[in-house]
Amino acid sequence: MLPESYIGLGEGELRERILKAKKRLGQELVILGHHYQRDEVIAFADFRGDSFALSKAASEQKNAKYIVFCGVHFMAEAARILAAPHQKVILPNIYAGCPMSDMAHADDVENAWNELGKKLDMKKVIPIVYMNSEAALKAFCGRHGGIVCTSSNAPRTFDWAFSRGEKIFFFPDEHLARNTARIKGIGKDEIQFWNSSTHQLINSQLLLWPGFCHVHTYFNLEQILEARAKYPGCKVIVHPECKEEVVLASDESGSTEGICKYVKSAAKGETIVIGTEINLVARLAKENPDKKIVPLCGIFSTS
Ligand code: CIZ
Repeated sequence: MLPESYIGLGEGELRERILKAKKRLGQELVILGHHYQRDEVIAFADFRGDSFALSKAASEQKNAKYIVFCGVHFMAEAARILAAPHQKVILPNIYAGCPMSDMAHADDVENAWNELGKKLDMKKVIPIVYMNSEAALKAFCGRHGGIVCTSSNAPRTFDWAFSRGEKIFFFPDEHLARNTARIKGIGKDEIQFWNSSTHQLINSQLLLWPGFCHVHTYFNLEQILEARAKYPGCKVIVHPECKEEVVLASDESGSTEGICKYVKSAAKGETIVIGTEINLVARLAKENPDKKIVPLCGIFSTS
């Protein structure tokens, strides 16, 4: 819980206290701001980025004793995994979670793994867990010869897995798995949920967990058609956690970092419609006034 003494403090007072604490702690403190945070939070961040980049950056700050991760639970766990023993990772709001990560708990996945073992030779099944997951699942993957992927290196981890086995068991995000499978040329009939029939499992290459991101699965084809009609010649870029039909109807798909790079390197005057978390899109619009940045969901109005 937020200590009583903080409740009711004005923005100015809070700002002053944060700046004072930052000054007093100096290099002993590193504040990480995830791309999805609001500008008021990002304003105090020493580093801004995706969960993996931030965790790596913090672990390289050898003088830092305190790593404050302005993000969600799995991100702070990732920072803790990479941090040195003397570093403490602090999640300002312990209840800040990721609904997709909460869709796959280690005991449920372990149970699924054991059930699959009744139908398949599990030595030939390689587990891949998405970065956006609890630490216990990452440990599960380690125990079973698997790997952790990010939204940008998922295709490479598929290659890695197929050089070691015949099937992939991917969790928690069904859509990142399907979008990666398409890139790797895996047919739709070779993709099944883990609890499918024995016949379907034997004939599949990719076993899915039914997890999804509620933010990215909100986007749909109608929104893309509307955007293209409203902004002729625009480019549409979405995150690979979006549904396959949305990714296919877009011009590009990319991780949060990939989307930032895409906007930065776009030509002046270009209109870019972005399907991802709204705080990131709003910030990209503010920081790239020479381009027209539009959210795919149309939440903020643009001139
Ligand atoms: O890993 C992250 O930080 C998230 C949420 C997604 C991404 O694509 O970077």
